[in-house]
Amino acid sequence: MNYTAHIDRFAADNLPPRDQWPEMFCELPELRYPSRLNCAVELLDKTVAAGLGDKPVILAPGMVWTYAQLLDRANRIARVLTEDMGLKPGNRVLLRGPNHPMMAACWFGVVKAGGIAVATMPLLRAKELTDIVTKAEISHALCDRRLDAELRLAQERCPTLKSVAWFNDEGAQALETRMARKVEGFGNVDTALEDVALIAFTSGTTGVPKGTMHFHRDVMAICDCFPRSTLRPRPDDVFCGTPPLAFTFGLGGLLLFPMRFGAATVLMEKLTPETLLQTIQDYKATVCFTAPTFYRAMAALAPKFHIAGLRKSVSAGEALPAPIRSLWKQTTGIEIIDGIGSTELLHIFISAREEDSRPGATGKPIPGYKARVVDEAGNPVPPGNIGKLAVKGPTGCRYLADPRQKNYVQNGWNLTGDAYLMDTDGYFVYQARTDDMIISAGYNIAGPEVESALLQHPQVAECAVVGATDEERGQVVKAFVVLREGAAGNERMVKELQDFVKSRIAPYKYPRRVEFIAALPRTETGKVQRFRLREQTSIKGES
Ligand code: 3UK
Repeated sequence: MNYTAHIDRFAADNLPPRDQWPEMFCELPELRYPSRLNCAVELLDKTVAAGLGDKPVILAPGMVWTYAQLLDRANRIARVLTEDMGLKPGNRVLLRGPNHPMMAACWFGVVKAGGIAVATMPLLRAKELTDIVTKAEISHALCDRRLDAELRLAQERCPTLKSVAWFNDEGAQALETRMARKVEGFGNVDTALEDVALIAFTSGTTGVPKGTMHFHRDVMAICDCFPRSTLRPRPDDVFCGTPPLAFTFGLGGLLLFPMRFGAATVLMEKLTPETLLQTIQDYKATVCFTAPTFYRAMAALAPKFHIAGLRKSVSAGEALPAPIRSLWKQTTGIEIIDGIGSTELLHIFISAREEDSRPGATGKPIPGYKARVVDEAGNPVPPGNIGKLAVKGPTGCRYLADPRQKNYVQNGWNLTGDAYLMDTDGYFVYQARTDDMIISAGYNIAGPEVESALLQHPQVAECAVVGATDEERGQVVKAFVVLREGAAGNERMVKELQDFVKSRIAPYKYPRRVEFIAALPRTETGKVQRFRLREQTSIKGES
């Protein structure tokens, strides 16, 4: 058996069988890591050892932590976990809290101690927390006191969860109080390259959540792929943005990437387009990570703020419509870096540098990854044809004990569930989630293309397009539209929007049905829940 630092073998024992793994390769020289690797030590201890101890790393309202201070806090948390709470290498530790410096310190404390970090979204309720704790046999939790209620409920139903400590708390039992009693320093656990460092649960829309397992090597690989080749941050950068640290988009973009480059990050608990702009202004942020709809909303408000220091904008989570890209560029002069990533692949795998970006396309596989578009049988389709996106690279999908492994990984390729086409120049163009392709009277229609057209209408704030069942055509294109304030959602507007779409894309794609709604249903990671809109459509029996 290979070397492992894990005494608790649960994670390794619950990896899928090797023949169901995607092919994983680290061909780039910067991805050749030593066989013993602790990603927390690489990102934190080594940065301090390299002389950056006094440099600020985490900024938050009323707080500035240097790298040395973050290291000290992480070490003390590691001591509380191992000396007081009985943590053994390989145990799973649930983390629950909003984006906050303590959430970051806890993540590093767990990983330094050889634990497996299972960060969870703040909005999860007892039922979802129970599912996660049960599935990952979680033994310990570090939780923000302000979010205690749902975890306490879950704990009653979770016999494996034996030890919980609360942070952002006071009193003898508070994590901060226990940390203060510890001596400095910590003997880091010497984990193996292929020991599991984190389990990220997918923001899946239905069914039992899937736990994706990632090794210490995978954490380093995402830091050395997208940021190094595409984002190209500098040590004087200040990162900011919206994704939760419990979402791997946020974990990478707002914590791991800045630290890999000796930069700083602003952690804010709750952001609106307005307060994100205020944050960029107040903290002189230079790099922003958020979702397309935030860029759209921020573009309208940006002239009221001083954000000239911003130099990079990353968009992921959902397709970036070309009109939003050009709006952001007109407003700020910044070309958005769009990137598709997934929880299964940990972070972004197709993207483009600013100067290589193409409106409407996501980009090309980033160095280290390969991608292609395949048919039902898994064979590549010629350029210009729509098929399923297949990806492989240094990271990949390994679900925790889940039969759905066989859906995501086939013939060594990760199938992300997205319909894509590759153009003749090798650019990958997003169409829709495979399940969201609309088939109307025999035509394939990608909802996002219709959305892009609608978004160009001055009165449209947001929209989502789904297939509605129709006796005659099988499905028809239906648009849910959120209008800008003051615009009237009446019959005239329906007709106007329909004509508007017909004048911009092939007329057969126009939305035969239009419904005005106050807001789009979204997940906590910012994705439109199209399945809810489809449900709504069928429940109402159609109008
Ligand atoms: C969709 C995109 C078009 C796509 C994520 C960056 O979103 C992330 O992870 P999830 O597991 O969802 C994955 C799915 O989301 N998607 C994401 N980005 C794009 N579609 N263009 C994009 N730029 O359907 C994908 O399969 O929640 C994103 C980094 C880490 C992540 N976990």
